[in-house]
Amino acid sequence: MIIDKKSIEQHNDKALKIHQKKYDNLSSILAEEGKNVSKILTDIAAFQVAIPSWALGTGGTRFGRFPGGGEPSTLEQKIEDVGLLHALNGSSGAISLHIPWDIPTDANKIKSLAASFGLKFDAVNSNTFQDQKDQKHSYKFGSLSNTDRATRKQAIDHNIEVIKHGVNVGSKSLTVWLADGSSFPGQQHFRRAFERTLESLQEIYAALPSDWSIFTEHKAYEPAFYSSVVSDWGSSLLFAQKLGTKASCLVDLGHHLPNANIEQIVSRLMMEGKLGGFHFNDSKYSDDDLTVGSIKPYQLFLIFNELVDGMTSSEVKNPDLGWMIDASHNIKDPLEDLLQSVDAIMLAYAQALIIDRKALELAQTNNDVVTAQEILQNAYRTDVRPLLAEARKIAGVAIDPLAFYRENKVRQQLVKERGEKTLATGL
Ligand SMILES: [Mn+2]
Repeated sequence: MIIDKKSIEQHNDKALKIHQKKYDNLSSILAEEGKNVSKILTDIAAFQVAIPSWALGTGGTRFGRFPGGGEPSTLEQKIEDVGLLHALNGSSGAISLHIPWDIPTDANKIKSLAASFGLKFDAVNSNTFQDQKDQKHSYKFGSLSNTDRATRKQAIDHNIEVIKHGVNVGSKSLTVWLADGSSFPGQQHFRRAFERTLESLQEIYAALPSDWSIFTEHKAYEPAFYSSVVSDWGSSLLFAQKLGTKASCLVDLGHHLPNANIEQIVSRLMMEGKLGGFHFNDSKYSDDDLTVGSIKPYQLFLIFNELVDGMTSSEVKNPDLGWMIDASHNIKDPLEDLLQSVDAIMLAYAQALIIDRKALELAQTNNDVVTAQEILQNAYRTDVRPLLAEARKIAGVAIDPLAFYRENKVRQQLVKERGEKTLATGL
């Protein structure tokens, strides 16, 4: 479905009076504090978060799946859904494809459909964590790390195939997440598994077009419950360093051991110019795929503090980052959840933008612990929602995207268009 401009204008007219009060109040305080409010608004407007093609339908757990109706059953409909999100929040201007779940068979058609919604194609994602129908060799005991050369070759060829699909739609990067590892001590030789994986990645790397990047994504455990081949940021960095300049690390918020200091990991990787991208989600226990910012919003803010520090410091030479959501929703309307997720990301980003960095550096130099903490927490406790709403107002999208979605009964319309029983491909 297409969101018509008129209904957005009507929504904004209604929301404008209260918004203006809040925005005038906040912007005058920020200006008084010496912040460049118009620069902050420009930065917010430019920030785009890619939506993964697998997050547009309700996901499942191994216990059950509860589809909500009106789900996109084709890639075209998935692109329409991302277009819908982007029309509402102005911050979801890219889609990240998963192969083979969403193969763009007619790439030109898919490309122009995406362009009609103002969408680009972000990283393409390969899948060697499950066996596909008619697949010759099984990944039960690993893909790129498998002891059997023919199985590794099959996984390498798949990744090269994914790159080709990406090239066809104008994508510029490949994300490789591996389920490879072992579930029992002794099952796998750590060093040899690493070396086989590196060799496989080198073959994939050699197939990358010159302007492409490859991201290695680490995960502490699951589905391998004893060891993962790319288990942590150290292993991921080793792969990226050994592969070369086109390789960098992707940090997925749900892929760490409990209480890991993810903001420090971000800082280290950026220091080495090796942070390539981000997968946002949130978790309470492990890789829970929950809505961004729903459990640990302060951690998200601290991560953005490091990201903004790294992106704005002349000392740090890190490539431009790919921002993606990686989540799968079992009980919420996926589109509502994605609106919430993007909003949480933008909030943390905006909060990080208003941090007084000079004062923070001075406090750090003087070992003034209390002031340093106050500076961060002042930014975190500032309600920056009016900044996001103002950026959306200027962009001509909805001041309150979620309220618009509900008021205009978007899901009900999608159910009417697509039916009650549609099922999206994905997890
Ligand atoms: Mn991920």
